[in-house]
Order: sequence, then structure tokens, then C-alpha cells
Amino acid sequence: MVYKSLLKAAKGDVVRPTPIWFMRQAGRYLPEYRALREKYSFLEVCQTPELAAEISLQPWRRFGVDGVILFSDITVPAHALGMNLSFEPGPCFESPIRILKDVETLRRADPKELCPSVCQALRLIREEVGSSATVIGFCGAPWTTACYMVEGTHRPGFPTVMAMVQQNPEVLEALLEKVTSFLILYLKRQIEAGAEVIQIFDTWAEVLSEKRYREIAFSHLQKLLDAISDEVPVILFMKNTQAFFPLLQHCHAGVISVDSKTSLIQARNTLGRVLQGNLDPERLRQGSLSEIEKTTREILQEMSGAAHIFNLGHGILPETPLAHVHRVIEVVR
Ligand code: 1CP
Repeated sequence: MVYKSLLKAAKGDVVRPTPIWFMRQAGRYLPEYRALREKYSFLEVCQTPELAAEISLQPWRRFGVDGVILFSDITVPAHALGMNLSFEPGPCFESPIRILKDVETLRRADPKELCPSVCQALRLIREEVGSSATVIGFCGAPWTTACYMVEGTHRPGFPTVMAMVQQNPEVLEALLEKVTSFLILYLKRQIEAGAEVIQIFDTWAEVLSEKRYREIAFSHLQKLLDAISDEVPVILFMKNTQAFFPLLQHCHAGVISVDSKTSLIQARNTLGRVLQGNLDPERLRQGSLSEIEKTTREILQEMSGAAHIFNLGHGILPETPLAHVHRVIEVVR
């Protein structure tokens, strides 16, 4: 086993066996996660460092993955800013942001005070994994975080956000600015507490065209990346990766997480970065063991000789059989 293999790969080293972890690896496909969630609500888990650390560690204990990601949610920072949040099971805000006054009423505070459980959970995780795995902190990108704060929940296409883009761009701009300032502090606190790599999730970049994203959201993303990328390697995940290639060529993230619709070879030839990905989560859930093995080998072949972190193209699906996860790890190792 290579010491901190994921951290090394994220910094640009060609590490073999390829380090592996799974987006959304702590979650409902794990019986031990479901057992704990029967006793505690989602927010209780996030706000109790021992529980959050335990759930973060579950996939590491079971599979020996090379990365342990903090158990929390991308909407937790908005909760810390004063927005009432529930999970049903996706996030729902009671009073979404609609006008400038809503942005102004958000608290301005130090995430150390607002998110102490996140920092404590990271310390516990780091202590437990020692040198055997890399600890991953995370947040949503400013755009994706703002999408939830404005829409209130996930609605396909985020119609309320798109209306705000057209009709009240100044509200969105003020929100993005405030969110970005908070996320910078939030990630710095995570790094102080033990996060060795940061992943930024920009799942809903895909509701904007590349051109529109560049106009509205890109400067905020770059500001966030610039604030931390000297301290730790940063992985950026954008769904519909291919559509964002021109922008990704200029973005200040060292590692790009590639979705399953995008060709790894093309990403390798175009982006000139460390790549993460991109096994299709549907394939992992529904494929036979031999199909999963074949696809895994193809991905390893496509990335041969290059810095690579093995992962899915998006989050692991709840009904994924554990044996399928085991097989991918076996093949990669
Ligand atoms: O137990 C449950 O039923 C709650 C389901 C759940 C879980 C396990 C939610 C609600 N969030 C999480 C944890 C979570 N979310 C993690 C923890 C660590 C890990 O990866 O194992 C992370 C990193 C996230 C990130 C996240 N939340 C993203 C970005 C990644 C992605 O999948 O695109 C997004 C978009 C969310 C929003 C969210 N929170 C929860 C759900 C079900 C969703 C997605 C769908 C929705 O918005 O309704």
C-alpha cells in the first residue's frame, strides 16, 4: 500500500495501484449507514462529530478505500448562515433567498463557531486513518450552493434560479459574493482541522451553458480556488464535464473529476490536469461482475502512465450491491 497515495496522485504523481474512492461513498447503499440513520436524523449526524466521523469511516473500514470524505452535505454552510434546513431526503430550505434583503439577513460569522462539528469530525477522522488514507474535505461550488439557497430544493432545471438570472441578477451576484466569502473560511477551517485534499462539487453548473457560467459564476469559483489551492490540492467536479472543457482549461483546480458521459482520453488530451473518474454509477449498480471488471480495466488503460484517481462519474447509487464495489477495488489494486 502506497503511503497517502491519493494525496500524491492529486499533486500530480503517477501512483500505482491507482488510488480509489467513490463519490457519495458514505450513504444508503451501506447497511451500517442505514442502521445508524434509523436512530438519528441527517442533521443530527452532521452536527455530532463522533457520528459524522463514524459514518465517514464506514466505507474505509469496509473496503479500505484510499480517500475518506467528510460526512456532511453541501447545504450545511447555508444552514450555518441562518437558513432553516431539513432533509426529505434531499435538502429543503424553509425560506429560500428571493430578494436582496434575504441576502443581507444571512449571518456573517466565522465558520469555526458556526460549524464546529465539521472541524471536530475531521480531527477524529484524521486521527483514526493516520497514514493509511487521505482525508477529503468538501463544499459545494458557490453556484451550486446558491442554486439550493434560491430554489429551496432540487427542482429539475432550477426554474426559480433561472428566472433570477434573467430578472434579478444583482440579487444572485450579492448572494454569490457572500457565499464565496463564507466558503473560503469554511474550507480554510477544514484544512486546519485535517483535510488534506478538498473536493468542490459543482453539480448544477450543467443548468447553465458554458458561456453563461463564465459570465455569472466563474469568477466566484476562481476566487474560492485561489484562496486554498496553495494549501492543498483541489478536485473540481462539474457534471456535464465535456461542455465545460474551455473553462476548465483556465480554472485553477489541479484535479478535474470527469463525469461518465465525457471521454477520459479526450479530457486527458485537452485538460492537461490530474483526472479523477469516471466509472458510470449505473454500470456499477446494474452491470454483471465481468462487465464491471471490463469497464474498470478500460478506464485504467485509458489513464495508463498518467496521474489518475479512480472514482465514479457521479455519486454511488443507493441500490449498488456491495460485491460490485469490492470487485472494482480488487481490479484496480
Ligand atoms: O440518508 C439519507 O437519506 C440522506 C441522503 C444524503 C446523503 C448520504 C444527502 C441528502 N446528503 C448526503 C451526504 C453527502 N452529500 C455527502 C457526504 C459524503 C460522501 O460523499 O459520502 C456529500 C459529499 C454530499 C454532496 C452533495 N449533496 C451534492 C454534490 C454531489 C452530487 O451528488 O452531485 C449534492 C448535489 C447534494 C445535495 C443532496 N443532499 C442530499 C441529497 C439526496 C442530495 C441530492 C439530490 C437533491 O438535491 O435532492
